[in-house]
Amino acid sequence: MTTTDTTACILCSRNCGLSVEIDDNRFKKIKGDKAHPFSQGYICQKAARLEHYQNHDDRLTTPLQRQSDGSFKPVSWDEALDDIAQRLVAIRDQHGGNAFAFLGGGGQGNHLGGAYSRQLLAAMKSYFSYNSLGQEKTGDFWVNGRLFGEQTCHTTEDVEHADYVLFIGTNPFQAHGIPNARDTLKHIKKDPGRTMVVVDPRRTETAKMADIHLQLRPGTDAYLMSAMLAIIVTEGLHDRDFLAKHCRGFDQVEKALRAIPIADYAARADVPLATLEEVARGFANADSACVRIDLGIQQTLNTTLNGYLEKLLYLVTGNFGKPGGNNLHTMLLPILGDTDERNPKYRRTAHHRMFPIAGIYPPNILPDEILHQGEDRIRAVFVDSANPLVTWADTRAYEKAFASLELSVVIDVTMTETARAAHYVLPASSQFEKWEATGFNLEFPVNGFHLRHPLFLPKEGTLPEPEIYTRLLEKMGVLPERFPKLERLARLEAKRGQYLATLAALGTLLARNRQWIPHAASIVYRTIGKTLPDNAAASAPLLALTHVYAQLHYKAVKRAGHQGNRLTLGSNLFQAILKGRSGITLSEHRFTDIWSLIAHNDRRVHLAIPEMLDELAGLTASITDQAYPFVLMAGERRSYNANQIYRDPAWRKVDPHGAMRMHPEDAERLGIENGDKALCRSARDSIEVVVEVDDSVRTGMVTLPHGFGMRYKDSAPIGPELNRLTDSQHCDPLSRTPFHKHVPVQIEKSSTAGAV
Ligand SMILES: Nc1nc2c(c(=O)[nH]1)N[C@H]1C(S)=C(S)[C@@H](COP(=O)(O)OP(=O)(O)OC[C@H]3O[C@@H](n4cnc5c(=O)[nH]c(N)nc54)[C@H](O)[C@@H]3O)O[C@H]1N2
Ligand SMILES: Nc1nc2c(c(=O)[nH]1)N[C@H]1C(S)=C(S)[C@@H](COP(=O)(O)OP(=O)(O)OC[C@H]3O[C@@H](n4cnc5c(=O)[nH]c(N)nc54)[C@H](O)[C@@H]3O)O[C@H]1N2
Ligand code: SF4
Ligand SMILES: [Mo]
Repeated sequence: MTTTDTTACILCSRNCGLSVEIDDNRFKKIKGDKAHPFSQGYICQKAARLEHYQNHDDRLTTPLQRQSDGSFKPVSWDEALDDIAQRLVAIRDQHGGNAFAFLGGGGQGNHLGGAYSRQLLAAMKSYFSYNSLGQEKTGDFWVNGRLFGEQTCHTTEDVEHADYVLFIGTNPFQAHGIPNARDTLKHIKKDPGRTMVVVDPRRTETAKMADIHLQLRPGTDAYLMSAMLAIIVTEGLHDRDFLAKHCRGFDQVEKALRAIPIADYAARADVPLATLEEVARGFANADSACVRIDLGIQQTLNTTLNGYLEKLLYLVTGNFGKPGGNNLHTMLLPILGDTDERNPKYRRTAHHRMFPIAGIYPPNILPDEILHQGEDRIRAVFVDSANPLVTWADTRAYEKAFASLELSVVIDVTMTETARAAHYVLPASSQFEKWEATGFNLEFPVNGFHLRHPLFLPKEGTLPEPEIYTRLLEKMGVLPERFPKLERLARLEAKRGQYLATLAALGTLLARNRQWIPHAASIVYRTIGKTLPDNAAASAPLLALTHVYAQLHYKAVKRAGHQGNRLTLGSNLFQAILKGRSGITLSEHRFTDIWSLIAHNDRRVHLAIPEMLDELAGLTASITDQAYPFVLMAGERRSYNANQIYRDPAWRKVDPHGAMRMHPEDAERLGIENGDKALCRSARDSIEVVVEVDDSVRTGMVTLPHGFGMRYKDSAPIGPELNRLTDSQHCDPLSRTPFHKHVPVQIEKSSTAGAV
């Protein structure tokens, strides 16, 4: 019998609402959900294939334990968790908190488990949380910390309402990242009153829709953006009123910008000066303008500086805190922390002495932190919702590091490359078999939240993460299994849907037992959780978060239509989330609220960041190495890649090999024809690729797609294993995020040639 239901897509940070038909415990049809408050029915081609995530031959269905001969033996959950708990406790007690690291913690759609996994770090007395955000966005978060006062002050862009949109290093037509990307792009293109500018070395699908495409030389964004800013200030196009009223430190910034040799920098970026001037003037003079950026500037040279310059573009022109500009926003799930490195309480790593940014340590340093010979090296890791042996820089370094660990545990739905290298593999229920949610609710002024309910019965043998971590903590002796008083209170209060007495009792319990404070998630899961309808126990921690959110944003939550007083609004918001199967609106802010979201005491933006102004003053020409004449953009978003979430290659309709795009002139010079195999060699390693001759790239640059290199049913790796080419050291000196868009390589026609 076919039934219909709602959920959300788990393939990118937009998490579009889905309306699905289900038959025989399988997806039969997948469409956009018109009732979703944000996506309103929009989806892209990737979502329709989600059955390839839910059911395939590599789904895990039992815990696996590595044997001395390297094979895996199926074991029971108790057997696995008893042994893991005992070994974790032994490592902690013998070597202390530096010996453990947590890797991952949520992909593109599964962040509810993060509330539970975080507890394991606390139980291990460790701070070392490594996450994929630490190889893309931490430079940006660091700049936010300085500008706005806390690294949790994250910005968004109102592309839908801007008159002038600047896309720098992002291809929303394929990668999305903005609301209903393709529709939004079409609207801008059609409207003669609005302007779209794309800054990208490739003539991307988005660039083809733009009014102006600045096809800059790869890795020269810092030159291009600083020249643009210099044009703005020398021509007096900056917003003096805004700067006087809302900012500090503009004088220092202005001085630095006035020193920029504009024509020289335009030439370095290889863009026409007249076009750059036209864009600078157009952007500064528009009634509303915003900047949307992504990996094109975050994974290339001058990463952190790029983030600073990009933010200066909208700040200096006063396009902040208004419709069509860039804005701060609220978050319900605290996916980012604030860990200013000037505060010594945030622990540095043993080997690189690296600090966390927004609570996250950078994957580029982890192999060294495991492999160095110090007593304080990392000896045990937990990996959850990530596949670092494919996706983090320097695969060979990762393989070596994993082989030297005393204990490695992977929680995943499928047999990944990282799982193959682990001591224990624990099978999670899929994201459509459990309660889940995304923390990527980054909207302003109207923000929302979508708690997804299970669509399918969990595959036998699997468990959801909240249960896995809670059992593990219990077995480690960190938490008792029962909290009878809280349970009783929760049952009494469940009927009214308000848990005020239970939450108050929890507060008292935690005040008396401070060692349990980091484990509040599992405590509410085992108590309040048991009383929630439809086995929604996993969502219990949201109750505390909705209370905090409703306190902080009381008026905005009420404006979104939620009822209640200072005491009850949080619980009512929680109930609305539980019931809102297509997602709900959380809050409706006013643009004037932006100033209260700034964390600096003076509620102003502090524009002058000495480290960044120093880097700007010392900008030098980009790297050139005769031995590696091509710049490889290692990790392009295309129509049929989606991180590592789909593993069955049958999901792809095109691009089965993940081909390398190369300009016709380069191909001709190398004697390579469309479909030929070629060898792509970096200083680190080489891989064989299939070439697609394509004039959308500049000469001297080549691109390979992200989201390949995984095995399926014990096959060889399918498509390019990109991170065999990347090197841990090739990264931003401040944030340690990799230069994946700028990998120097040499290319030659493969001797095993022959068209594919
Ligand atoms: N289809 C698909 N969509 C995805 C994903 C996926 O795997 N597949 N992954 C999701 C994730 S995790 C992320 S982080 C986002 C990333 O989304 P994006 O960052 O938008 O995608 P990319 O294609 O990685 O890179 C963006 C652009 O940067 C350009 N670029 C390369 N070098 C430079 C440079 O030096 N300067 C400038 N200005 N541009 C440069 C590239 O040509 C490319 O068009 O996509 C998300 N969406
Ligand atoms: N060279 C190069 N490397 C890159 C990039 C690039 O452009 N170039 N892009 C980088 C970027 S921006 C990102 S974000 C990363 C992405 O790479 P990763 O962070 O490794 O994450 P995902 O590809 O999202 O894979 C997440 C894992 O979660 C698993 N999973 C799915 N559902 C569940 C669940 O419910 N529970 C659990 N426990 N696991 C689940 C999937 O099977 C998969 O193994 O890759 C990065 N690596
Ligand atoms: S835009 Fe992202 S979330 Fe929406 S359907 Fe496509 S992949 Fe899924
Ligand atoms: Mo990403």
